Amino acid sequence: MRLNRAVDERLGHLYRQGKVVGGLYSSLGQEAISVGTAYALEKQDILGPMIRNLGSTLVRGFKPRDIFCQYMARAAGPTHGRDCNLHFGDLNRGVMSCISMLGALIPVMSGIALSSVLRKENRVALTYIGDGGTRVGDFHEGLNFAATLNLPLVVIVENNQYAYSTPVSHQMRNTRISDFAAAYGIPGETIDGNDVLKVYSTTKKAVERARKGGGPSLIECETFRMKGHAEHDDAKYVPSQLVAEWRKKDPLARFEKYLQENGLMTPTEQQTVIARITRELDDEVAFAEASPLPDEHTELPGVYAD
Ligand SMILES: Cc1ncc(C[n+]2csc(CCOP(=O)(O)OP(=O)(O)O)c2C)c(N)n1
Repeated sequence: MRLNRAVDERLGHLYRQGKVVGGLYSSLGQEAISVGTAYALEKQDILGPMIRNLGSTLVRGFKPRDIFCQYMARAAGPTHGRDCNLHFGDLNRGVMSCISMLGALIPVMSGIALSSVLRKENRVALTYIGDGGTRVGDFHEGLNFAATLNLPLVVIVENNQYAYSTPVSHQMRNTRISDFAAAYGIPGETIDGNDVLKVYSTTKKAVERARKGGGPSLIECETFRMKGHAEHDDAKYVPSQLVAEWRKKDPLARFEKYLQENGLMTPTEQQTVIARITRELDDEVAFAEASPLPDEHTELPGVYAD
């Protein structure tokens, strides 16, 4: 979670220096969801991150330099400069690429779950969607498909209270998103998405149920988008009192406090972790900045099938 936040902060600096090509979508305040859910998976499982799931990609083995190269459109990045934010994957690491069209990953991940059943691969598929994303047809079609075929799929709703400038109360009448699970006959639960241990244990249960043939689950994680929709958006439309309330529930500060109060991390150990991450990120940013942009003749390979 600390690494997730530190990479996010560095990206913010790079954006302000004009070095990030394209938009920058922060996961500030939502780190517990990405990290807690990704750790609940086994190696063979497939994860389908969305743009705020930087932490999940780090848990699955992507390096900070991959992220920096990607955002700065370097040839060494996962998409070799073809895309400039989190739209990348690597099936060797069990990561399906994020799809920009909201909701579209749900049927795709259902398809992955179906292929796992047909091939007896014992894989669970897990993906994410925002509160706004749950209002598109693909979310419902994908969930219905997975529920009807009893597929090993876990869908994590990151309810961060806003879809761009639209609060949840202006997106739906029943604002308890986990209730929609009942319509498809699958378990649904709403949990504190800023409590990493709760996120981990709830996801673990759903993953184990899916693996044993118990079918899909919907987990709604309540959280808050602590920045604008993207770096260009100052989120003037969000009441500052709401931001202040959620700042007190910061998932990283809460987990570090928990570790310290339970004798699992001393203040010195905490500082050691922070110093190690700072050093590591200095090197990773330097690597990305020194990396070349893609050669102009390499733009087509890998875009279309041969
Ligand atoms: C089908 C579709 N409609 C609209 C968009 C444009 N769009 C991108 S992100 C976004 C808001 C998403 O809100 P939410 O799902 O709540 O996720 P959050 O950004 O809050 O994490 C919109 C409208 C899109 N990518 N896909």
